[in-house]
Amino acid sequence: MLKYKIVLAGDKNVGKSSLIARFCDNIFNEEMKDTIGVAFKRKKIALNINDKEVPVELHIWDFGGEEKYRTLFPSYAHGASGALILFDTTKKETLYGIEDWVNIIKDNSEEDVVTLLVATKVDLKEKREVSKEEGSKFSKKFTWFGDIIKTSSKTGENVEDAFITIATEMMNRNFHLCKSCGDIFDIKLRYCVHCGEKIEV
Ligand SMILES: Nc1nc2c(ncn2[C@@H]2O[C@H](COP(=O)(O)OP(=O)(O)O)[C@@H](O)[C@H]2O)c(=O)[nH]1
Ligand SMILES: [Mg+2]
Repeated sequence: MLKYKIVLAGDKNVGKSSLIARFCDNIFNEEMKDTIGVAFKRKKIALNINDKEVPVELHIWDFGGEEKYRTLFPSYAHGASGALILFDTTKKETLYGIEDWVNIIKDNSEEDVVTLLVATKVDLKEKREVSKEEGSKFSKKFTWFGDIIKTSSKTGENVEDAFITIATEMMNRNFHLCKSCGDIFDIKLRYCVHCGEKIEV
């Protein structure tokens, strides 16, 4: 089975552990415990790639997000094919925190890492501090895959969508559909492991 590493990044309390808990276990906790250092979860999903069901195991890494753990980050991000970078729509300074996380990810993960920007806690409409315009203006300073995904781990809104979107793009960047036999293979190999067909690169 194909295995991929996804890291979550963003300031403390933006909702990283909650997003993972909703996606992996379909639960939400108003009093989520602080993450100490680094946590890790596995989740098997099926992706639809070119009309083919492809089973994938996601290795999802969750970071404490506190300043004192930042020295752990290079090893945390090492080998990641995808990064979900989160900001909290109810706390404007978390938007400015993104810059650091983007740089840390860029310096430490795979060259073609897929980065997706995730806005969290959209159910807390009355507490909202970041407008749609502000979020999208700030996000343009960096390169992302697709648009900002607006999520709520409380209601579940778009949580699965964030993980499926990033995982599908990670697959698309790493795998090639063989024109001869219709199976998929790792693009780095330059030939189909199932039937031997070569690809032009
Ligand atoms: N209302 C609401 N609260 C959330 C949401 N996501 C996280 N929280 C709360 O925000 C706090 C911090 O969440 P947590 O997942 O621990 O953040 P982390 O430090 O980034 O892992 C917790 O009290 C969560 O219950 C959300 O989508 N809606
Ligand atoms: Mg946490």
